[in-house]
Amino acid sequence: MSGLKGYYFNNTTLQKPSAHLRTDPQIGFSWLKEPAPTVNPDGFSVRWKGMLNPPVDGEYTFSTYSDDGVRLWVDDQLIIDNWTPHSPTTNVSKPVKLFEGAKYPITLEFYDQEGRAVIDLFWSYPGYDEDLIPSEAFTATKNYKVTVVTGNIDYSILDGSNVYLTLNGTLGVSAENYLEGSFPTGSKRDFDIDSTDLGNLESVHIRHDASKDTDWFLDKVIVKDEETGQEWVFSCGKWITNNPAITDPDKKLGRTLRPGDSSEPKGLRNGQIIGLKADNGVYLARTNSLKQAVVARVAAANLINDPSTHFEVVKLDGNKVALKADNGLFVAYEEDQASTFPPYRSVVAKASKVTQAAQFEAIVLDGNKIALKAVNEYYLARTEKKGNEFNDVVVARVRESSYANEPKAQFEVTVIK
Ligand SMILES: [Ca+2]
Ligand SMILES: [Ca+2]
Repeated sequence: MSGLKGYYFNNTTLQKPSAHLRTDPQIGFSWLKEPAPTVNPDGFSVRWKGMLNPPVDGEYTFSTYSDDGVRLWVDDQLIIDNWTPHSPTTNVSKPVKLFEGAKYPITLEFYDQEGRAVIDLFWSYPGYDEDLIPSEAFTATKNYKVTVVTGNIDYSILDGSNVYLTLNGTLGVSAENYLEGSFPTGSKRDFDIDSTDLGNLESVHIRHDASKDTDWFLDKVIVKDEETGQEWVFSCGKWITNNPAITDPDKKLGRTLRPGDSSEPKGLRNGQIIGLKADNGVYLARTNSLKQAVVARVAAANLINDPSTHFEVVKLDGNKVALKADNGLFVAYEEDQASTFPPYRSVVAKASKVTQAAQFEAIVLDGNKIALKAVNEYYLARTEKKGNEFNDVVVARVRESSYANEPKAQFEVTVIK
């Protein structure tokens, strides 16, 4: 659509929420009264945003005639800045080199303190005398409100690394947008992204450069078209990291996310506290004296099975869950080579080395019974085949095992709260 998107505010400082939103074909206004029924006659401000499409290569000069304050950015450069109350005044930019066929972001900000409100936006370029910028030189943009949700997962923090997001829709692809700031554990951060109308969003790509922190567990990205109210949810539920200590089978610094249904496994809700009881009647997990969350071996275990450890479903991605024991340690683990546990015994995460990355797919839903399969394809629980001592339900090792993993064990979900 030709023109610039105008966000009108009932204050002089462009503070949201806006009182009016419309596409203005050209910027050439002189208002003695209010610019729109919902906007103040005095003490209002406007931000116009869009893309500029130069008709020829050359040096362009921009000018404004305003009452009161005005600021103009072209190609993200502030080229006119007279943010003061004043009577009608002309401001002229330095020449800006632009190329035909390219699209440049343009933002014009304006406020009227009192009295007459005047704002004109002109340009001139070789072979073209100064005139109002015509509507066909503008492409109106949309404002996409982006919410980035970082998982409430230990060790996930992204601070100091640069994050970038690209939106991909049926009508086009946005620029790659820099998302400034840090992404602490469990945080929700909002960003405004301007782009031409992208149509129905089909995917987003999000990445960071690991220039400082790298361990980022991204829960999801939510994108909302503020004009239409349409919202897309892009579930991630994965690490974005290059840290070899993270037991995520596909460590990546960037991920393409598609609008998923974030449907939850039947009977499990994010944040729900559950107990897991193996179908041989023994509990899956307990806390031992070493302060490790351990998965209990079952019948033949020489460890005391303490059914007092419960698990919180900390994230959901499709039918995947992560389970966090109520002692704060994750069930999922990284095998500690120095462990005193034989590798075929119970496995679990050690506190300091827990990488909390393992997720479990609930592969069997039978009433309230589930089987848990780790994302690396090894089953969390299986039936031990070798030997007499361990021919019971055990928790599979997650990385490698000399035993066949058999996803026979099921677990009853006891909802604690
Ligand atoms: Ca006025
Ligand atoms: Ca005025």
